[in-house]
Amino acid sequence: GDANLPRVLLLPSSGMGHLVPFVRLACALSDRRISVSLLAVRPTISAAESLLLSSLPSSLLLDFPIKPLDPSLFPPSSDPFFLQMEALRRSADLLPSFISTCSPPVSSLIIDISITSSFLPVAAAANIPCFVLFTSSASMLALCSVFAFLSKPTGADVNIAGGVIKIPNSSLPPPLRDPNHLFTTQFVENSRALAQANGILVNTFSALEPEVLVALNSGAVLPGLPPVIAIGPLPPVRKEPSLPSPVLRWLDEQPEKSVMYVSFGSRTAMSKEQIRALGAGLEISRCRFFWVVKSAKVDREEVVDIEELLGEEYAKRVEERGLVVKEWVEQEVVLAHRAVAGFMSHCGWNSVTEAAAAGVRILAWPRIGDQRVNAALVARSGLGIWPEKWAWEAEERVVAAEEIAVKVREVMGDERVAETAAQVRAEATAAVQEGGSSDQSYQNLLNKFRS
Ligand code: BUP
Repeated sequence: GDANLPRVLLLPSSGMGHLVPFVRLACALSDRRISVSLLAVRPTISAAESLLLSSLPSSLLLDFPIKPLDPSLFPPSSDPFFLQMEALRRSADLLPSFISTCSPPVSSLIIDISITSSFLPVAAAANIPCFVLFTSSASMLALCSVFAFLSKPTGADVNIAGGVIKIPNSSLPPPLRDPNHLFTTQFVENSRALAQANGILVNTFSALEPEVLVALNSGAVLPGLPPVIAIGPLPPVRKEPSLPSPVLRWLDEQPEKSVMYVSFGSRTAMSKEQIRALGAGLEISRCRFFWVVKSAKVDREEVVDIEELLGEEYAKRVEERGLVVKEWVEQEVVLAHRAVAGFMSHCGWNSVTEAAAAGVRILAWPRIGDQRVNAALVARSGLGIWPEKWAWEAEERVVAAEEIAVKVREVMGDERVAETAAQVRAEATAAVQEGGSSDQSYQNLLNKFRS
């Protein structure tokens, strides 16, 4: 590379929800003449992460070594993505020697929010400017930035910036209700550490979360917060082949804007009972649908047999209007397909931004973590609807087929939501065009890298 270019290292945490925005950001910066390296922790937990890494030019990747974690310190049922993240957090002291071997020398770091409290102090001690990529919404960032300073962080509704954002207790990521949960401890530590960052990057855009972004940058959320830089929606990284051919063929045969795409992200496993009720709901809705079924958290462990689960006759009965698969599909290509109008989504933040960029309306069904906060924003922006009574993953209630069918029909028939979704798409496009709000944020960021 050109020795005069700023050299930026990017360090993501585990899981596709983290890796995807980092890969996109790495590509976006490299298009803007920044010399970037994406630090990879291998082996990855999921096959999807490993595939994504292997699709990238090897010149973009550097392997970051981590120290093995003593598994006996954690309950045997611990989420493997979480354990990998924890191992990375405990390896921050390897950073200075790693950086000292880099040539040309490193000018800035961009690190994942979930490893912030362990890596930021190390970067500061090494005198390297460090930015945080917040891998969820600006609304969630607002929660994260105030969380360590709340007088009553658990058990109460959270009101931020005098009511600009209101997060009911029932929408908080469930582990945060337990002050002793490891997730809560880390969330609080990351929250406290944020003030030391040189800037906080968020994959959002000003038209999607206008008041929240203003509140974050005016000090109304928390005085002294570093600049919050909205650079979204991050552009897709195109890969070949884009979709398995039977899927593409099926989508190509469907009428314009007629299909509901159904997927709950890479980390959510639905119970078999709920999968059956969802299958029945989609069937009786009589809407067209394309459904990616997932019953295991880690894709390498996916053993679901669709026929066994939904009955041998299911595929045949819905043949005219529904397609069910269990393999990974390039979601962005699905969302951009002319036949797709709706998205039943868990509201993982990447999924929401992809739907916004494609102008696809969302039927929100948050399952874990930050997803209710994101779903509330989807409803507020008009990009979709959120039936708030639908259950979290941890609740044992099964949402009935009839309830699901009613909402599917509602969102697919709603002209107003369709218009708003189209408008959100136009705003997303404008944000990243030359002179748009996110494009300006990039200029701002590039200047910081160069200074
Ligand atoms: Br599943 C699936 N194809 O089949 P989120 C996901 N994706 O391209 P998550 C596919 O993975 P967290 C599939 O487009 C998105 O970019 C999808 O990220 C892609 O949810 C990414 O939406 C998934 O943020 O992670 O994976 O549940 O909750 O940690 O954000």
